[in-house]
Amino acid sequence: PEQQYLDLLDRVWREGSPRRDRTGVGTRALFGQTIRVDLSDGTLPLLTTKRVSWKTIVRELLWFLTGETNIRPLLQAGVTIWSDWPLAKYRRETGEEITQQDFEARIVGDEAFARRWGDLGPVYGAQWRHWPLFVPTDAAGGETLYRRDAQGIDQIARLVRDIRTNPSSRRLMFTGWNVAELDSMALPPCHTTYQYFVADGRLSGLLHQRSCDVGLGVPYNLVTAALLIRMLAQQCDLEPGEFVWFGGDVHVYENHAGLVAEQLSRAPRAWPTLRFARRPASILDYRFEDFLIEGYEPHASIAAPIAV
Ligand code: THF
Repeated sequence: PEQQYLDLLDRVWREGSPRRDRTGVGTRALFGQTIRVDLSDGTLPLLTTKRVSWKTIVRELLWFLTGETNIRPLLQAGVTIWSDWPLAKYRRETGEEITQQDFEARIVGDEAFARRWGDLGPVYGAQWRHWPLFVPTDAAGGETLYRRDAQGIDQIARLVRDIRTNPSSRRLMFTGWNVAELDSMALPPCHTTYQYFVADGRLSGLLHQRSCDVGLGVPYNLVTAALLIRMLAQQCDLEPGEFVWFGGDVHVYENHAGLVAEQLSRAPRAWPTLRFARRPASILDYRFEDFLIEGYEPHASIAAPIAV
């Protein structure tokens, strides 16, 4: 199964069109690529041709699900993958040449500093759990006034409800792509839209990822989407089905040449499996300890620079 990923990496590297991107690093890109993974036997699409930090991925997903958009709780859990954007903004706006480590230490140690500099804007968690909702107020004078509802729309709660009560629905979706708020986000959502499908007692899921960093991001995003299918299936008393990954702009950064060569030289091994330690009361009650990854024997990790 991992061969699909390796073929994609190889294909994009060899056949991708050279493109100048937002970050200035340069990429090679193909448009519209697919990976399909059968999850029914407990398989988790966690790459073995390099070590991928599944603990980071689980913690990030749990952070998304809390609705949080500040990196402080992530850093408290030891996860640093979202630090680059607030750090770049801080350096840009203050001119201070702070190191990443010092910046992260200040976010963790100083709550007011974290509030001022640690927020990514209304990214994933905010849209998933608190999509903005405006409700009319009883204003005098005939003109309708609206106030912003404090909770907003909980897309995750609705999704679980709908999978349970209307499994044949063709509307089992949630998205982070809130057009009105894209400009306030540190980064518009890369793993953009999730859709689900129930048949024969199995829950399948599709992820439309608009922008796909094949070297660094996609190994994470595959796991996140598969974890979500497994959690939703468990909560809705369904068996896991298939995971379909659909990538829009699928690219490899020009400075990932070393990663591509090294990873393609390695022989893939069997993917590990995921088991849950218990059945949490709701989709919001999963804890890190609930995720038991078994049989993960990867090759060594491969360092590669992240484009900010
Ligand atoms: N921006 C870019 N250029 N690529 C991305 O994959 C990406 N993301 C998120 C937001 N913007 C992105 C952030 N996700 C790593 C992995 C995922 C990230 C950010 C960084 C990373 O550097 N991983 C290293 C190990 C780092 C660690 O363990 O701390 C690795 O080798 O995998 C796509 O969602």
